[in-house]
Parts: sequence; structure tokens; C-alpha cells
Amino acid sequence: MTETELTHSAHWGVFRGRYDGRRLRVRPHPGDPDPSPVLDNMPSAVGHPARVTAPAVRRGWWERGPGRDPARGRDGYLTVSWDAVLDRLAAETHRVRTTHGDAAVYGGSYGWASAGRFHHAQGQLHRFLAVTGGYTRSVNSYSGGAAEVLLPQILGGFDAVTRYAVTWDQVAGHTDTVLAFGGMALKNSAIAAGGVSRHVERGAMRAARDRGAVFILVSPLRPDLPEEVDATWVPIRPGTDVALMLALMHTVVAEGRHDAEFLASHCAGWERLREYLFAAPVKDADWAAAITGVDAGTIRELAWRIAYGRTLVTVAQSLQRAEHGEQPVWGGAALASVLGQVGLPGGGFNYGLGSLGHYGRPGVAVPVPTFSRVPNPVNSFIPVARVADMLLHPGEPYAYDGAERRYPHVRMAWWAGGNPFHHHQDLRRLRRAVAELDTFVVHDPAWTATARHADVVLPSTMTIERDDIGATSSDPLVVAMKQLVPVPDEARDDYDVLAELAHRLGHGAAFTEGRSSYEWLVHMYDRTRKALADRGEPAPDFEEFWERGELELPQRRDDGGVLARFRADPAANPLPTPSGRIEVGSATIAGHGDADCPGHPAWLEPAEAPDGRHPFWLVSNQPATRLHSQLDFGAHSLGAKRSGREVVRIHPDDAAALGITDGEVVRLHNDRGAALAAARLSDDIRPGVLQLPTGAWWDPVPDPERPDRGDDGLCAHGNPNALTRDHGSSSLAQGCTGQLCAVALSRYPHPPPEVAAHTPPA
Ligand SMILES: Nc1nc2c(c(=O)[nH]1)N[C@H]1C(S)=C(S)[C@@H](COP(=O)(O)OP(=O)(O)OC[C@H]3O[C@@H](n4cnc5c(=O)[nH]c(N)nc54)[C@H](O)[C@@H]3O)O[C@H]1N2
Ligand SMILES: Nc1nc2c(c(=O)[nH]1)N[C@H]1C(S)=C(S)[C@@H](COP(=O)(O)OP(=O)(O)OC[C@H]3O[C@@H](n4cnc5c(=O)[nH]c(N)nc54)[C@H](O)[C@@H]3O)O[C@H]1N2
Ligand SMILES: [Mo]
Repeated sequence: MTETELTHSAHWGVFRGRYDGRRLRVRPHPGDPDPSPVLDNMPSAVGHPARVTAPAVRRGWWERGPGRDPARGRDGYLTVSWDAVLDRLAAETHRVRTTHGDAAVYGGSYGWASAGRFHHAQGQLHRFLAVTGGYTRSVNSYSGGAAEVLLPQILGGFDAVTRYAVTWDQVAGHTDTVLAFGGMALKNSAIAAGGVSRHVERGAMRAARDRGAVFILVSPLRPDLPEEVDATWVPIRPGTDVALMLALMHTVVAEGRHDAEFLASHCAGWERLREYLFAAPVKDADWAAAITGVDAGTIRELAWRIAYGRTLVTVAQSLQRAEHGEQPVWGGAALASVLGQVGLPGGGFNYGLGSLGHYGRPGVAVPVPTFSRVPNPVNSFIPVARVADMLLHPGEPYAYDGAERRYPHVRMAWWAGGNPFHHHQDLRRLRRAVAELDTFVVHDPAWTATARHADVVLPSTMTIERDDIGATSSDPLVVAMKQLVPVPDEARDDYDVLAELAHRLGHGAAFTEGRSSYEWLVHMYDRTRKALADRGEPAPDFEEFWERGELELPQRRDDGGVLARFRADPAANPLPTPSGRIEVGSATIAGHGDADCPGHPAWLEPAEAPDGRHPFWLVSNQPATRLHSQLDFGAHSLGAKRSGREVVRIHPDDAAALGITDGEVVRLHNDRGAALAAARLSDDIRPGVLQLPTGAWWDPVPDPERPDRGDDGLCAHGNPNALTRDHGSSSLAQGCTGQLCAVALSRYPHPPPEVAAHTPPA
């Protein structure tokens, strides 16, 4: 390793790193106008004790063989040689496939992994599982599960209407009013899968505001829009946004300020929705005030404001990561249609704008390097967040997108690049589900809570320990990601591990296609080089690209995409919805006959909401100081904790009523579990709401308040998924509903246990 400064890339930004044989120093790419502080977690990864240093097997599995075992998550580990573990794993894969069929292998393996396009853990795992016989896969994401199923049926292809519709340049140049449901928090748009070289969101919002644009933040949390836009804060009750949207539509229509022409020429199902708005109970401002906690006067004022000038309605991903999460997405699209703004520059509706750094950019004009897929010969899938249901209820029926389906009987689960024991809801239930497996295999660089439940733990390299290519279709830079630090101990690239396993199973050549890692990078890059050459643009060869460290790609034209074309000529450019129009009401969805997702946006009472026993809404949003659970032990992440514990935000009035002081350790609890966190008093949050971000590694210990819950009643560290409800958004999409749950809050009358999440198991 030389001491020169080298380029690398992460989901939170492109950066430069220099290693002196002991410490890694990093700085952001000089072209990034607003780099993310999450980068400061990176140096802590070097030599951290939480790293997995050698292949490990769970004692019970190694000694007694595969099978159902409640000891998963509670057992000790043995260190074994790579050869021994790969031999055993190859034999077990063969056993499961021949005894139970290929669908008995679950390769859904959800998770963000690292930014490089070649060493992308899911891509590698899917390829391995596909060439060795196939697997049960997962569909949709935790991020946008409800929207991914709904949007194509009512508006258009998910990427087309989220990534390539309204851009930040359009917001800076055209928007008069931004009505942001769930906000557009800079902490979130700092992140883009595959990397982001320029964080443009703050600059664009500031430019809009300097031009006179007005920002309205509908959210329980004030920091969901940057301070410098001086947003009007409407601190709504969580989970009730669709009621506000319906009242805004009702008010605009009742006052005759809706765009009747646009509704007639570009929309379908308006009669269905209109009837609902005016049927008893009439969905007016007074009706919504009682549900949302936003007073009727404010609602009427908002309805007045948005009906003039260029209005953009945005809906953050968080709103649909909830029970009936389809409704606020549909409501936002319908509201923008009632205003007649869809398809105008800087106007209309953009789901997810500001939730991720991919959105609001025109995208690149040529294909970026990607790892080639191999078709999965098995056609068995589940909606991704139904994984615990699948393991607990094999063969049982469930509804999804208008069909009745049955869960496959999975015996072996394989995870690379994801951390379900951070990301899934109701982690004690997930632990019971994972006990049902014969074998659970996890590739990870670190001893996460997921690794601690695995039978086989395979130590992966981290991104800074290998060469790769960083690229995404939303960012102009292709980055030569260069190895910054040596590979520690016995860690191996996922590719090398899976190649060896494929070889043992007789499919080595199909997996590698005879290429080394370096040859794969050259091969992947070539697609982009060729496309550039075809356009007559400068097309450096791989060596030159690698030497330079980056390549800037031409951008697509910022033309508003499919929605602008549809607006201009709906007959010539129909949307891919059943009617070819924006479906503000849908006959197809109505036809499913599901009460939990009717044929138009609707307010539906949630099954879970605060009550006398659990008086608070817990918002578990994305953490500002890290990406999910990644590098939770990093300096920036730890810097925001208190005594190593995650911090819960509480309104001072709520704290005072419970006698809670700032910094004190508190207990959040409900019928599913409990978690400790350090209290932070803040009037940036709506009273009655608590906020605890995701990502603190689950650290189950006995709960002295609930000895009946055994050894995992309490998370000592503050992972909100100790408390969340594991239930689909509705029978339409079955999306993740992790964002919101109802909890009680108390002082913690015992000496708080030390957080042990970052210390490897015995
Ligand atoms: N309560 C609640 N829960 C939520 C959410 C919420 O809002 N509330 N949000 C959900 C959302 S939107 C998401 S996307 C999920 C995110 O959940 P995940 O994507 O599972 O979270 P990450 O922490 O990014 O997990 C990535 C894992 O991959 C590992 N890794 C990194 N690089 C490599 C590599 O090269 N090889 C291998 N083998 N492993 C690697 C990391 O160490 C880490 O353990 O969480 C969901 N969970
Ligand atoms: N720093 C950082 N950024 C990230 C990530 C990360 O882990 N760390 N993860 C990335 C990923 S995978 C994803 S999918 C996106 C997710 O993007 P989002 O889902 O948009 O992000 P969240 O932070 O979970 O939620 C945004 C805000 O919505 C508000 N909110 C919650 N419930 C409600 C509600 O019912 N109504 C209203 N009006 N507001 C509500 C909360 O105050 C919250 O701060 O973020 C991405 N960006
Ligand atoms: Mo996500």
C-alpha cells in the first residue's frame, strides 16, 4: 500500500483516502458542494474489534447438524478453516436442494451492502444461487414497498415517476410552493445507492427560497426541511397525512379552484374520488382537523396557497412505510392532479424527492457499468418484508396485489449485504422465525446482530479493501474505487467465496465465466466505453479511466420525463396505467375488493395507534449519523449517542409529565418488546411523538420489568425494531410498515446495562 491519496466511493459520497499503514484519513471529493458527515465513520472500520476475522460456525449447528434450533442468537461460535466451512456448506446446499427443492433456498437477502457495482453482495449472491439451481427471491424494497406496487397502477413506472420527473434544477427555477409531506431532509438525500458525487439539494432549495418560493413542511419533526428555507412547519399527527390531503382536495374543489379540465382530459376515476370527498362524513377541513391535529383554519389557508402558482407536492418514502401506506402516496398524486399541475416544470407530484440522493436528477445518457445477472430458474417469491411470516407460516395463504398466494417452505436462508436483525420489524418475532430454518448463512464484514444468529458466518472484505467501480444512473461520475487498506486477517471478497462454493457444486465456470475480479471490472466498464464511443464522445479505455480515477458521463436532457410528455399529449403518450391516464380512482384496485385498499385514496383507521396504554407514536426514521446499521461503531455515529446508547427525541412537555430529564436513560415499551435509549428533550418534535432512528445494533438482554419475556425482552442499545409491528401495509402491496408504532415511555428504575452490541460473541 503506498501513501498516495486514492479515490473511492460510498453510498454517502465520493471521497479520497490516504492510509499510512496504521490510520486511514478521508476527505470528500473536491467537487462536492455539500459533503455528508457520514463519511467520518469510514476510518473507524480499519481494525475495529467488531470485524469478523475468520470463518465462524455456530457450535450447535456444527456439532449437531442442520435443523430447527431456538439456540440461534444464543449460541457460541467456533473458528474453522475456509476449506472446512466451504466443504460443509457446499454439502448442506446440495442436501437442501435435493431433499426439499430449489425453492427451499431463500436468497431474498435484502440490504444495501456497499456502493461498488462488481462487489455488490446481492448481485454476487443472486448469481451464485441462480447458477447452482435457483432460489426463492424477494420483490420490492423496504424503502418503498407500498409505492412500488401502487404507482405503476395509478401514475407510471416507479423509476420514471420518482427518479426522472421533477428535478432539483426545476425546483430552483420554477416552483412557487413546495408542499412537502414528510419533508425532504438533507440527512436523507445525502445517500444514494451506488454513490453520489455532488450533493445538490441544499443549494437547490436555497436557490428556490431566494427566488421567493415558499416551503411548507408537513411532518412531526421540524428538521425534515433545512433551516435555511424558513419552512412553515405543520406538525401533523403521524399516519394521518391522507386525511389532510383529502381535506385540501375537498376545499379546493368546493371553492371551485380545481383544474376540472385537467381532471377530464388526463385523469381517470375522478367521479369515484369526488363522490368519496363529498359523501358523509364530508372530507372537509373540520373533519381532517380532528384526525390530523392540524387546525381547520390552517388547512383552509394551505388549500388557498397551493391553488395559486406552481405547486409541487412531495411525499417522503416514510409516509408509505406504515399501515395503509399506499394511501398518502395516492393522495399526493391525486392532490397534484386536482391542482392540474402534474407534468409542469417544478410542479405536480414527486414521490420520494429528497428521500434519497437518486431523485431529482436528470440521470446519465449512457448505461453505467453493472454486474451481469443470470436468470433465476425458480419462480418463487415473497414481498420482501414478509420474510418472518414466510418462515413462521410455510404453505399458508396471503393476499398480494389482487391475488391469493402461498408462502414457500424455506429451509435455508442466505444473506449477504443486509442486516435483517436491524432492518426487520419486531425482532423478537424474527428470532423465532429464524429458529425454524435448517441453516442460516451470513456473509458480513462485522459481527452484526444478524451474524450472531447465523449458523455460518463468512467474513467479507469491506469496500475499502478491494478495487471496484462506483456508478449509478443518477450520478454523472463513474468512480475508480481503489483499494485503500490491506485485507485484514482471513476476510475474503464475496466473489471469491462464492466462486469457490460454485466450484464445489460443479458450477464454477458458470459463476465466474472464467474472469478474475480485475477482468470483470474491465468487462463491466466496456459497456459504458462502447456506448460513449457510439455517441462519438470521448471514450477512454479502462487503463486510462483507472489511472484518472473517474469519468464524467453525459447527462440526459432535463425534460420532465414521461409525465411532461403525457401532459403535452395524453393520447400520443399514454401512461402505463390501465386507462393510460392518472388514476385518481382505480377500477382495477376497487375490483380486488380489499377493504384495506379501496379504489381511491381514502382515510382508513389504523389497527395500531396510540391509546391509553401506549400513548406515544414512535417515529423510527433513518439515522442522520450513518447509513442504516452500517458503521454504527464509527466515530460520527458514536458521537451522537450518549454513553454508547441511541438517543430518543422527546418533547419537553411530555418529558416533564413523566419526570424525565435530558440525558436520562428511558424505557420504551409495548406488547412486543422494549428498548432503552437516552432521552433528548427538544421542541423540534410534535408533542405525543417520540423519534428513535434505526440502525443501533440490536442488543437483546432480559427486561427486569418483564422477566416473563426471557432473555431478549429489552434492547439495551436502542434499536426501534424491538418495538415495531411486523405487518404488511395492506393486502395490495404488503409493504414494510416499520416507520410508525405505538409505545409507552417510562423512566428506567434500574442500573442500565452496558451496551455490548459492538463486542463480538464468545
Ligand atoms: N423501524 C424501521 N425499520 C426500518 C426502516 C424504518 O424506516 N423504520 N427502514 C427500512 C429501510 S427503508 C431499509 S432500506 C432497511 C435497511 O436495512 P439494510 O440495508 O439491511 O441495512 P444496512 O445497515 O445497510 O445493512 C447492510 C449490511 O451489509 C453489510 N455489508 C456492507 N458491505 C458489504 C459487502 O461488501 N459484503 C457483505 N457481505 N456485506 C456487506 C454491512 O456490514 C451491513 O451489515 O431498513 C428498513 N428498516
Ligand atoms: N443519513 C441517512 N440517509 C438515508 C438513509 C440512512 O440510513 N441514513 N437511508 C436511505 C434509505 S434506504 C431510504 S429508503 C430513505 C428513506 O427516506 P424516508 O423514508 O423519507 O426517510 P425517513 O428519515 O425514514 O423519514 C423522513 C421523515 O418523515 C417523517 N415522518 C414519519 N412519519 C410520518 C408521517 O406519518 N407523516 C409525515 N408527514 N411525516 C412523517 C419523519 O419525521 C422523518 O424524519 O432514506 C435514505 N437516506
Ligand atoms: Mo430504504
